[in-house]
Amino acid sequence: MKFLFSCILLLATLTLRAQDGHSLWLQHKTPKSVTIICAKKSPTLSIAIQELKEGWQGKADATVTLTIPKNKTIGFDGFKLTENTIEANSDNGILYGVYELLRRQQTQEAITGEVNNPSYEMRILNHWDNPDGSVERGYAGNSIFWRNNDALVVTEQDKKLWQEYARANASIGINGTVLNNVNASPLILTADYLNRVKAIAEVLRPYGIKVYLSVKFSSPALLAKLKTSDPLNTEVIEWWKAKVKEIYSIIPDFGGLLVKASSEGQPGPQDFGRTHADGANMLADALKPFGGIVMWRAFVYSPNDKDRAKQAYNEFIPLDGKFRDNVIIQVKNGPIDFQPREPFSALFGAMKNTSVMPEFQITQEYLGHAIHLVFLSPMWEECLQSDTYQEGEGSTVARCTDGSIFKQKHTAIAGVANIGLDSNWCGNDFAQANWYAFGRLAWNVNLKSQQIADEWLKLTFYNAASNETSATNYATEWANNFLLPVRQMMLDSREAAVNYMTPLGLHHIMAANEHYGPQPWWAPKDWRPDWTPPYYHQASKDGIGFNRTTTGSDAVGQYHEPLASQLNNPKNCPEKFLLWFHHLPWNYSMKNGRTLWDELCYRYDSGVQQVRSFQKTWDKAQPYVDSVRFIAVQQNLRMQCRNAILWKDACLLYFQQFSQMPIPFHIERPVHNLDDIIKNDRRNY
Ligand code: BDP
Repeated sequence: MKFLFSCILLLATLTLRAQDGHSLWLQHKTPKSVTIICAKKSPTLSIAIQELKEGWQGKADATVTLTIPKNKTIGFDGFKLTENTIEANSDNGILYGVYELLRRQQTQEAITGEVNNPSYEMRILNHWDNPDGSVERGYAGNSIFWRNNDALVVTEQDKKLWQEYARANASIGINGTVLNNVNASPLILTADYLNRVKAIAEVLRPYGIKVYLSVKFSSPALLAKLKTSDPLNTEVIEWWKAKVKEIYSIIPDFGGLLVKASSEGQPGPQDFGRTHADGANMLADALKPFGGIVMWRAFVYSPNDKDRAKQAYNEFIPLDGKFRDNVIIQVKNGPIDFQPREPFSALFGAMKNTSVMPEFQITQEYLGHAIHLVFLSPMWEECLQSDTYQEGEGSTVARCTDGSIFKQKHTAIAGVANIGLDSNWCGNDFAQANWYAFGRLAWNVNLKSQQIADEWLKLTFYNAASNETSATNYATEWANNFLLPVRQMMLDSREAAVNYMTPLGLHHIMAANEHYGPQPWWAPKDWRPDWTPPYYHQASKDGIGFNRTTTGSDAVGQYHEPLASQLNNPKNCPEKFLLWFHHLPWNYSMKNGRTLWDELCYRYDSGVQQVRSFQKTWDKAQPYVDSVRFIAVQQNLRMQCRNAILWKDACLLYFQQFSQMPIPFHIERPVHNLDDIIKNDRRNY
């Protein structure tokens, strides 16, 4: 038996396929024959039929019927599946049903007859892509939409790539994409760029994907040389109306606008003494006749505020109910900025008369870029399932935003994309899982990370070492030796990153600008304090952590009871958020009896140990993976391990200057000197 298995493995390794990761979770499998019956014709339905024919893994010679019966239980974009029928109320619904059917066939999940409706109406990627082709916080090469020269020329290669992109998105239910950076260039609204947007929209349209654009609030002044961009000025209002009309004349199904205003130096209504509502509503009025929406970001903070974590809430709560019904306030998952762990933003559930949408970050700005293996689904699940208590127990962030609790006109969710021109799209093969997970959670907010990881691994890696091995035992061996351990590694990876970067509620202690390595000491005198780590960790001889309790900044007061009181008391506050809300002495006693200092040391150390164990897991998985992806992931894990050690040494040696306590003796000793790390900082990771 063992011998037979070794032979299979050997054979498998000898027949390695060249794999550059470009096919994502859509690996080609030889299809069985199938007949499709579909009375209606459309470009979307043609894609649906083609996908079924090229991917059918069900019974050979089956017949599948696609119908659009106007079934009232099936919602917008939803569908109903049986082994041989797909019902939906729209062509897009059929397409989503096809992808679900094929996924279930490949992952061998039962095909049940219930209706499957998406949680959110709009499931949107945000690309932080600039017109020159660079990508802000992008770690997978340049933009797939823009490039420095010849912005106007749309090549066949461009279209092929956009089509592959559209297909990947449609396969996981994503139905919208913002094509440019929130730090928007006004150029995007000029005719040349809009023509390229039109070309992109044409490729994406049959896949059910709408395009949206980020706009700079001062565009009227910058592009048309108006004297002002004041949202209440008649000329400004007319300019935006005309611009929106122009956009719809070339892209009739254009989705709408995303705006970062009065934030991090971006212009906004506040420059003219107006509110966020004045600005958002002016754009909303221009878009309304065409059915477009405004996604207005709540990512705002000023250097003068005593606690950055409170500011978005303070600015937006007084405006609740003052926004048009085609405005959605886009709120980052946490109150600061996509840190490895944050509590949910207090705006969720608190804005009761305004549409609110969560914004997640798929690109790993603060989580090791495209180098560290960090599966983000558990982080998003943690946020979506957090209870806000706003309308009683069970008022989770998911239910406060998906229309279950508040009757918001539109529901939406956004993810900042991790996609670039790299052949594997995301820079790291495992980062593809985060794109996949975002789409799956946007479709079904109650999916569990374990299921998402399971699906993704099966779709992406099954039979990856040998072209479609059908050996009897392969499936079982693969599940035991690859799927289960690698899935566990993925599920543990986010907690590992939190441990070696920012355990126990620490946050924002990363290197300035790059946001990659540790730099808890960084605080130049001429820099905004709220951009420096000491503002957040507050380490001193008397302890560590940000006092956001009623005796401090009172950020806890923005949460609903009983949560506010729970967070306010260090004994009841979940330890994962302890130093987010509390400033505590180094010898503070943790629930397990250790001192806070010792616990901090153990957490950093366990992060390192976890990454070492990921390396072992992956090395053992080698027989099941093609060599290209195997080596790429192996090398990244080595780097991740070196980085984790550096994070641990840097943070512990730096904080030790304040705690003056020894690193517990059964923890591995630091291998770096603090001075050396500081000297080399930002360049030596
Ligand atoms: C921060 C990024 C910055 C973005 C900003 C935003 O560092 O590049 O422009 O968020 O979301 O995380 O607007």
